[in-house]
Amino acid sequence: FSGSLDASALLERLEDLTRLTQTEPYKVLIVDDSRAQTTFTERMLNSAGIITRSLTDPIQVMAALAEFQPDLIILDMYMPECRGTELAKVIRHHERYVSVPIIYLSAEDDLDKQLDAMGEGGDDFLTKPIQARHLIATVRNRAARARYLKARMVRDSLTGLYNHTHILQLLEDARVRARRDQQPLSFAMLDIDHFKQVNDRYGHPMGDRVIKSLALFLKQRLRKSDHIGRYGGEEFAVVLPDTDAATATRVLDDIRRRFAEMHFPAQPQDLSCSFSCGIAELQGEQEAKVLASHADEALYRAKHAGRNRVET
Ligand code: GH3
Ligand code: MG
Ligand code: MG
Ligand code: MG
Repeated sequence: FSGSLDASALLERLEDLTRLTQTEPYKVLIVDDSRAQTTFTERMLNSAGIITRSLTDPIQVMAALAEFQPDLIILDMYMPECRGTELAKVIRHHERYVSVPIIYLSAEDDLDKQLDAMGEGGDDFLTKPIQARHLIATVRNRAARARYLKARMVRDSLTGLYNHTHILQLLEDARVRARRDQQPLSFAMLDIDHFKQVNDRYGHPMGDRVIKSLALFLKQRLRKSDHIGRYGGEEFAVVLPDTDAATATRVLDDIRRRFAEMHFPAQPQDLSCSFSCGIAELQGEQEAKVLASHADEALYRAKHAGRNRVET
């Protein structure tokens, strides 16, 4: 990425990146009061390359969901503390987990009871003993569709980046983690400069190409642990965990400089454009929306100081 380059080569790689994220192994959370059963289930799934985590104490389920982010949940029906159906209701109460598939795995063979359980937030009912290939096929199919739908739900369709709602959710998650681990957290907001002129002079499809190219450029330049979102039309937001404002500024300023050097082939002459950026670092017990508004104010200052710059 130096000197003059053709942005269309970058766009082709956007598809590759999207595909990569979809081939990560599935993650399954198992809740069963019997350790022997969880071990048995884990072994079956692990043999198929599925990553598992198990809980014998259902009380920990919400914490495990937040931390492990499973693609699917396997629940036992009868546990001393609570029933699987009660647990399913609790999980479904949280909007974030409404679409995570829940499969009951139980020795219960009464069809009426099984159907009741499925009416309480479960998607499927499998009876023990179960053959490994039956369990694996069920988990794979359910997890694949759930992952696809979730990806569609949290991502922006033009760029493949996280959408506005989800980037704010990720900011909140990162905020909680930063407080717990006593680590810095930065939030950056980017806005392409004079973008209306790009559309007016080169047409809307060219504007879209610029947006997609910046999205891909950010993906390539930032760390895997950073979260990148399309905040609005030509606005982007980046969550940078474990990063103070000075470091975030250095990183984003480097990206800014290189992006401004890019050339998009066009007539009568190649197009280049820039973005402005505002950065804020989490302070104390600050709420996520306050942090975001500070980044927005910094962006506003960057615009007023002449654009194509990063402000904190
Ligand atoms: P400034 O430097 O102050 O940010 O100037 P600007 O022209 O970028 O400011 P403004 O926010 O007023 O204009 C943004 C333009 O971005 C307006 C809108 O038509 C265009 N836009 C928003 N979303 C898209 C999109 O998805 N594709 C394209 N091509 N254009 C978009
Ligand atoms: Mg049990
Ligand atoms: Mg704007
Ligand atoms: Mg703009």
